[in-house]
Formats: sequence, C-alpha cells, structure tokens
Amino acid sequence: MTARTYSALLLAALTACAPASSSREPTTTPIKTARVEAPREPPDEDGDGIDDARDRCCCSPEDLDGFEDEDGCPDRDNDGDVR
Ligand SMILES: [Ca+2]
Ligand SMILES: [Ca+2]
Ligand SMILES: [Ca+2]
Repeated sequence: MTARTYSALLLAALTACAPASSSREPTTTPIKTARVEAPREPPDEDGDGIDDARDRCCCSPEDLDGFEDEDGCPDRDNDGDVR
C-alpha cells in the first residue's frame, strides 16, 4: 500500500464517518406562538364598564345606580326634577 493509497483510504473513512455525527436533526423545535389569547376588552375610556361603542358619555362614567345605566352617562337627577 502506497502512502497515497493509505491517505485516500483514510480520507474515505473520515468522510464516511462524518455524516453519522453531523447529520443529526436539530433537537430544538419551533415554539408554537399560536396561543389562545384572552379576548380583548372593548375600549372603555371612563372605565364604567360600558364600552365606548355604547357609551354616550365616554368620558363621564355612568353612575351605576340602576337608573338608565345602559347609556353610559351619569344620571345626576334620576327623577328629572332639577333643571
Ligand atoms: Ca364607559
Ligand atoms: Ca345611572
Ligand atoms: Ca345613565
């Protein structure tokens, strides 16, 4: 066996071994980002629980006293006797 043949065999052996160690699949898997997110709260500027889409007075919080609480406007005078 000549030195040239020996080196050729050695090179063949090294390259034959190489794939076994370098062709492994990466163990890291992509993290799934499609998590279920909590439904977003509708905007509520004054924080009275009536979202701005329904709130006729979106900068004045409703006084949640059971009287016309759906319009989002504070009802200072529930019986309407003050002008
Ligand atoms: Ca509101
Ligand atoms: Ca009210
Ligand atoms: Ca009201």
